[in-house]
Amino acid sequence: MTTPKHLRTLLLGAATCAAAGLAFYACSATTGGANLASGDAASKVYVPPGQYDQYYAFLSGGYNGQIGVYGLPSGRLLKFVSVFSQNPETGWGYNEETKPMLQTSFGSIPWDDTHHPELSQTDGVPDGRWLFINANNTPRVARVDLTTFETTEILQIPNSAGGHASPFTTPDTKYIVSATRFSVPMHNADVAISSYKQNFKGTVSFIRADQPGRMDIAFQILMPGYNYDLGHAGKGPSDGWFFFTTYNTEQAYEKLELNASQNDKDFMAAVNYRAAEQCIAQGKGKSVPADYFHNVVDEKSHQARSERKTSVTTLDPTACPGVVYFLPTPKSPHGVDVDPSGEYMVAGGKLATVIPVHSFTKMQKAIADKAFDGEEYGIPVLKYGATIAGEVQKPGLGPLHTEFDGKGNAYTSMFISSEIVKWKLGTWEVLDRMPVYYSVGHLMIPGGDSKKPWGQYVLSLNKITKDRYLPTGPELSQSAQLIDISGNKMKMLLDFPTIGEPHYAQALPAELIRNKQVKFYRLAENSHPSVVKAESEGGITRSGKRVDIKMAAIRSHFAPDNLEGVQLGDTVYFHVTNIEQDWDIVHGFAVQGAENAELIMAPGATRTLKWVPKATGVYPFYCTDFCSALHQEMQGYVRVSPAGSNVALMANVSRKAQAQMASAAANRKDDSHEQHKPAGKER
Ligand code: K7E
Ligand code: CUA
Repeated sequence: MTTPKHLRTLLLGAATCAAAGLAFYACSATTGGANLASGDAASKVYVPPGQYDQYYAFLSGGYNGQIGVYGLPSGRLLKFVSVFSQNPETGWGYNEETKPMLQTSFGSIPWDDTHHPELSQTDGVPDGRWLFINANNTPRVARVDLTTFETTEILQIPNSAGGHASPFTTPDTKYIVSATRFSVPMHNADVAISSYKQNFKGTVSFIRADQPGRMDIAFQILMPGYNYDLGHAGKGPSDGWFFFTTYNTEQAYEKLELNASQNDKDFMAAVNYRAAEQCIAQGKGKSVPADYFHNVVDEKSHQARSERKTSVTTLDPTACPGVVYFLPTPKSPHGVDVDPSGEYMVAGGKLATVIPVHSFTKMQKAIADKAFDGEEYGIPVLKYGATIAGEVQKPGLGPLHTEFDGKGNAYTSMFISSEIVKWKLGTWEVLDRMPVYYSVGHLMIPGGDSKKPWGQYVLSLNKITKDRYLPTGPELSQSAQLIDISGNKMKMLLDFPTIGEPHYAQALPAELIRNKQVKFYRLAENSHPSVVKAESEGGITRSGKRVDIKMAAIRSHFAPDNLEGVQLGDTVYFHVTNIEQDWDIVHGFAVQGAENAELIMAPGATRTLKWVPKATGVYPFYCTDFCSALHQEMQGYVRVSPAGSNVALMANVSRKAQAQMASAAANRKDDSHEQHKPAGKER
């Protein structure tokens, strides 16, 4: 049935593919061109006003260093979680409380690159406690608390460069991992780049992650100087093992584009981390100097603190035989994904023509039989034929990542042929293909890397959108596409743009975290040193050239809202506490000329803004978050006088607060600092 309209769509589709410069392969797989939505797609993604989505999806923001939270199936953007980048929507990394979270051994790093969100698991299934994510450039891992959607902990990884194979979790969340994408000389040694083979090493770090606030590197395994790209833990029978892909086994250090693509096969590294634990327990690890930071938000004061760490335990695999094996894997593999049963390890060989699948059972047998093909740097290389369970033939071009539906099927993203390919575990036959627009990187099924996937949808996380949306100048929107996988055939349901480049994503049913949300921080428990718990506690104090202003924010005023006695040359700290105890009643604070930031205060939280006035005058400050009908009245003034001026410190407060103070006056002890508390008479 070719109506003129269908024909037009078909032609348009072909033109589109040509324009995008993609292999014709992608187009030949399509039948309907650009519009592939199935007939009932709209009703399947429609979430009526006032109703909730079924899933929370956490999409890496890629080079924006954050996490986008979307509802599925609607694709509605709910929130950005601030992690490795300063975020002007939350004040993360700008206010004094959260600045320490971005501290590293290189100083404060206000912008990093995230790739892989990873949900914590219990017995191999996402449990909704935490979300972990990696920083690529200055290797770090972060913990996000899913009751607050806030980052509570960040750990830097030393002896690492490009923390890409990270932060994948073990089934019990005892460990998350981080492996070096770039091999580097250990301990920042100053060596010739041409000494790569002798001096450059990779590391694979196992990070203790099941104790909030106490993330730490349990041990770091020294690996040959290859590039370690991705990893996944074993589960079920393969529990206790971790699998990493490596490329550049050529150990090229220039023109990798060419020189790292010479070998027909690179490796998958199989790491027996329980055996590594034993070796460490037997004292075979070595404590070496290292320089890295651990940053934690204190639960009660909402203030972050940084701790500088000075050593790390490393393990040389040759000192601990049986800890690492190499499995030859074609060709420059990218993803490594373990199926829900834990038997199959699927590699995505970017440049390979098949999808190779290793068998854990066969791997165990090959190890027992010593079916080795030599060794590399003392690490046994298993024979390819001895570990391979099967190869998916003609899957498409450029397989990258695989997720599972829990019904015996695997879904692999094909970057070059721009499609998602469904195939069957065990028979390795291709069952279905869905073109995606365009050039998919990761794909994601809720729970799709766990023991029990919720195999209803797959989300395609695409690199290029070209003609999919209204154009927005030289840089076009990034994109996700939602596909129904509940039936035999995949059905395209929805395109939605994403902010940042979503490399990987994870999702879980909303009910796992929806009812655990913190609604406000308890003021009574707020232990911030500059908290005010009532309007009457506001005030201004001086200590040398430092002025501290404690202030309450409540609908719809600040207390105090008139401040005098600040002088040029002072550094002023506004400590503003939102004393509301109501869900979602947020206030902001901005003062003219503050270079550093504004503030946003969640109910019950204290935030601090540093302000160095540059000229005398009277400066307004105001609330930046529309909080009530009288939000526009939520403002005040701070007066700045010349250095050495005799204008006294003055902080007024409201009449209500004055009344409170009068009754409490008797009980109050005075501060040792020169202090002016209210009564603010005009001078
Ligand atoms: Cu394939 Cu960094 Cu996981 Cu991007 S990575 S796609
Ligand atoms: Cu508070 Cu607007």
